[in-house]
Amino acid sequence: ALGVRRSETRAVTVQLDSALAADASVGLWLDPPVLPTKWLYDGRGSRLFDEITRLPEYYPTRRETSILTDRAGEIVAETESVMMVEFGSGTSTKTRLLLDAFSAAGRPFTYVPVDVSAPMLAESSAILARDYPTIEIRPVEADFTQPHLTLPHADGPRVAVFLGGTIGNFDDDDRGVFFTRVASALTPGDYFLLGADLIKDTGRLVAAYNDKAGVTADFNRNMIEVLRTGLGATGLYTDDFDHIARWNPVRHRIEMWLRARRPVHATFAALERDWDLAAGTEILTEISTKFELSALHEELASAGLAQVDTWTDPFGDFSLTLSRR
Ligand code: AVJ
Repeated sequence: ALGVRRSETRAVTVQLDSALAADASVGLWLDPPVLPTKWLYDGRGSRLFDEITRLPEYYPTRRETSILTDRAGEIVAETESVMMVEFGSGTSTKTRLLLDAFSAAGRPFTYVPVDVSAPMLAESSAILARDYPTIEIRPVEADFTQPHLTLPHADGPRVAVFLGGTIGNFDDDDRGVFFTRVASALTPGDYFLLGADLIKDTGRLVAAYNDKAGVTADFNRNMIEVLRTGLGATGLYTDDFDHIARWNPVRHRIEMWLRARRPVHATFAALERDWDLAAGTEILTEISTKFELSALHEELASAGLAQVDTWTDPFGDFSLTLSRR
């Protein structure tokens, strides 16, 4: 029995490391090299992103919060929802603005945070259960980008919410697939509330991802640290990479890259493989697509999500779109 238990433990450990190893062995040898954005958000990366949301240049969080402050009541009145499902759960100010408004409506209400991270779900659910005693908290541990997403049943309309402009991280194809999956997880009469950042002056866009304090640069370079520790790399140093944030006008998206300042000769123990980069080589680490509202509404509609209402902040920087299945 001991032997079995030991091998089970070992299998779990290997699985955790192997997810990064699998992504790295596919992506790092492409031209240009890429690594899935989720690897930016380890413990340190998540703390750095939190710091980003408070930077003077990073407007999206403040703008979305201001829309929700103004419009939460309208969203509640319009949807008359009895359940809110949030993709990428949070205890954030933004989640709370919606929960405050729904609980003020006086109807029985259930909040369903959906996240891949069980510890994160447990912690955020406990905090919200304490702060919202009248709301039922029903966490769902799931990767909402995977097919066959099943949501809890409700005796009334449900509203699924996806905030923060995280939809910008999806490329065009993945975004279409995601909208279709959201639509098929919902039933007619349910709603989808989407936060999306809008196309604007290039200077402001680039500054939001290239702040003066260098927090976004540290956030981006943390990917090197994740590779180094996760794959047992030698010869790999964060200081050997520059942070690049660039506007791609064709695909209307900010792209974050890491550019090798000098030739890199690294070895990944976990891959039993060397990684050689010429000076100047760039690795794509994150995209942040910005939207034109009419195009976004068309995409939603063709997935079966008809636009009901759209709000922007007073500066026209950020948007919230409510659509109906
Ligand atoms: C979390 C995806 C919404 O794209 O604005 C911010 C991530 N990266 N600064 C964004 C991010 C660098 C952020 N999202």
